[in-house]
Amino acid sequence: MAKTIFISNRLPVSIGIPEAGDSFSITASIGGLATGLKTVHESGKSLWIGWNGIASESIPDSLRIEQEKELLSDFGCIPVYFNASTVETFYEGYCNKTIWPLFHYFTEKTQWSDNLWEDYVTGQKQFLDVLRTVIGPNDTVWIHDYQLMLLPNMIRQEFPEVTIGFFLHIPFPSSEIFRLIPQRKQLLEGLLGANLIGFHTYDYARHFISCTRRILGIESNFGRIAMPSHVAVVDTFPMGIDYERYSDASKEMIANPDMNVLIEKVAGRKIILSVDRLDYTKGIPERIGAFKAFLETNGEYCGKVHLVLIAAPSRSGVEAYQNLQKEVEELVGHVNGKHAHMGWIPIWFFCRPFSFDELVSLYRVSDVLLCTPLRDGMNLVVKEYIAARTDRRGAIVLSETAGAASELGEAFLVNPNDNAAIAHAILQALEMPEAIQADKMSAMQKRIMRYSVQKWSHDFLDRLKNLCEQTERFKQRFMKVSDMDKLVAAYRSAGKRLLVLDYDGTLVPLASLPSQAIPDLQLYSLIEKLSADPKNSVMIISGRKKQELDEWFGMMNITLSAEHGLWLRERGSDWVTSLSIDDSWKKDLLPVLEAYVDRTPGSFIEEKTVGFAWHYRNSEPELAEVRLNELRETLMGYIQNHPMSILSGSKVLELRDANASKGTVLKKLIERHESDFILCAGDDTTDEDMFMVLPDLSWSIRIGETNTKAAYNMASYRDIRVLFERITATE
Ligand code: GDG
Repeated sequence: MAKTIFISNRLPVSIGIPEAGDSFSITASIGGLATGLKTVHESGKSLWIGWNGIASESIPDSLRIEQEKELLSDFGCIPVYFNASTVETFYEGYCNKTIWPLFHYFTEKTQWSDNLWEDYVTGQKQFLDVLRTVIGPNDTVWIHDYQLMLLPNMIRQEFPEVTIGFFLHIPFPSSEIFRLIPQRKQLLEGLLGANLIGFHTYDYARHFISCTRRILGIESNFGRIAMPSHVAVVDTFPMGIDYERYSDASKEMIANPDMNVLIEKVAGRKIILSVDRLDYTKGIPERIGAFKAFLETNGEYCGKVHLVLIAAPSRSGVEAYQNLQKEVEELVGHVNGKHAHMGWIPIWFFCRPFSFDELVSLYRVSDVLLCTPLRDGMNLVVKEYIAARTDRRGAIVLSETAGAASELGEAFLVNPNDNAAIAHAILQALEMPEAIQADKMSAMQKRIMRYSVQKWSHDFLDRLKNLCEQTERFKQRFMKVSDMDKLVAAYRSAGKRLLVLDYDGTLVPLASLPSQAIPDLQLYSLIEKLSADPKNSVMIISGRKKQELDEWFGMMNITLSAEHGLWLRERGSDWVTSLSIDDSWKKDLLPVLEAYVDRTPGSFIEEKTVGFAWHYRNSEPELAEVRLNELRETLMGYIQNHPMSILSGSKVLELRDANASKGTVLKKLIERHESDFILCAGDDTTDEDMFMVLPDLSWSIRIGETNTKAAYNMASYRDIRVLFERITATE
């Protein structure tokens, strides 16, 4: 039976081994991801693969098997074993020394070396090794986060039929930052192995698409990226929280005694709360600086407000984190030393994790949440604060560089580097009237409640399922082996055959410059064999110029048509056209096009006898899109009064004779040939003109996963060649 397999760096459990090492305990984590996937994971049809959180040397062999059994039976988990050295080289290596800082725009903290990279690859292979032992062909795999960015493609290579989803929990940076990483291609290719790649925000998705386009030269169409073996879809899923858990706990107000002490001590003073893992991306030193600026510009608040600063230690093995703790301690000491007076200390600093109950109580009693990360994929703390405010009180100062900012327009959004702006926002937040607090809070609550972490995970998995169903439906349109058998049989029994073929994208791959897409030996040999059969008439109908077709195919026994049906050269004859040519418009349009070439680096004009092609495949894609729209608009005026038409091809805009069409020339040839077998293949919109004039019972094929009037689709020019191999082999 098909199952779902979740893979994350850490399993959603904590394992405790007492010092004696003769027993162990396993407890389920209640983190965001674990909760989000709980309803799916508990249905019993899923497995979860990940590191169990302790170095493998710490688990005595005698306990290992027992622990594995319990992990599987009680938690649906399968462990990946890392020894202490792998923890250091994998998790604390490329993951947290390269990807984490770079993806959060900390270029100065980013390290790279071949060794770090090799360990990153090796670490992921360990996940693959474990996966291999349990995976089935119809399974769905959902991989999480930056530690496992190569895994989607590793799985795709070995198990092509498996459905793969990937979600990135941290930001995906702009291409200007991402391109700095030496292994940028491998990382992108790794992710593109997935069927669905999810991000928290539209900006991250946009950055990813821009990187695939600029770095790999792969285009996307409305977030769909066509890979040779599958389509990878990029989409946005803003992760939520377990809303009820926070709102229910807040309603019950399970304030523990420590909290009561805290509340008493505050005694009427306002509380500004700050909660984070101790991480340099969270902007804790900068936040302390902004709070100091607030005190210095709003002296009346001295003695009347506390900043409760909670920084739960994390990644304490990495040097940057150790330095950060020292820096924060010094800054807190500095502000308190300078501003405290008898009976009042401005910053209460806690460098330890708080319990869930303590945290909810603090959320509940704080007047302002000060959440100013320098960069944050999403930030769940702010959503938890909103859920805990069942009294609809409180205000939020939120960094605009946290993913959550895109959903929480009601918060005071600030630039985390701008102390004056943060200080001002703190003041506004503290002084916001209760009625406005209630309005803003309930608007945010409605949104956060609706898109909970449970909804998030179901949404992702549903989308993954729908995509795969869609692909299955599309596959039905792809020519199957049985269809090809029928085609070959029809071909064999025919007495007179017409084979009509587009050139670029159909017989050869698209190249960045048209002059590079020259025919190769295999293609020559196939066309030679096809045209040698006296029953066959082979015809190439292209948008290319006569001269190019002559140069490449002039010596062969085939018919050629150039410039989208304008020119025809039948076997053994000269080029002719049946249209009365009026190219007077060309001289007017050339300067217009040249102006676009000048303003669109990388683009160029190809001149034809009657027309031009403006190629922009090598231009910066966003700029080219803007220019394309401008150019179209400019040309619209010309079309009204001149015998020309505009045609969109693959990264090319063509201006051609209004009456030229591949369909018109093909229609004439079909009438003349009276064939009992017609095969027509093409790859772009100009070829649809041909498909439309084909008589019933013709065989028509469009290259690419796209809607078409053709009867079948094929994935690439290679499949057409396979078909020709079969046809010629049967002769
Ligand atoms: C990554 C991305 C993205 C913190 N201190 C205590 C404590 N916490 C809990 C919070 C919250 C969680 O830790 C932190 O989540 P964040 O989202 O804020 O940040 P990261 O850990 O960096 O998570 C982030 C997230 O993945 C999800 O995709 O939002 O951008 O960096 O739940 O409550 N919990 C307790 N005591 C603490 O002292 N109990």
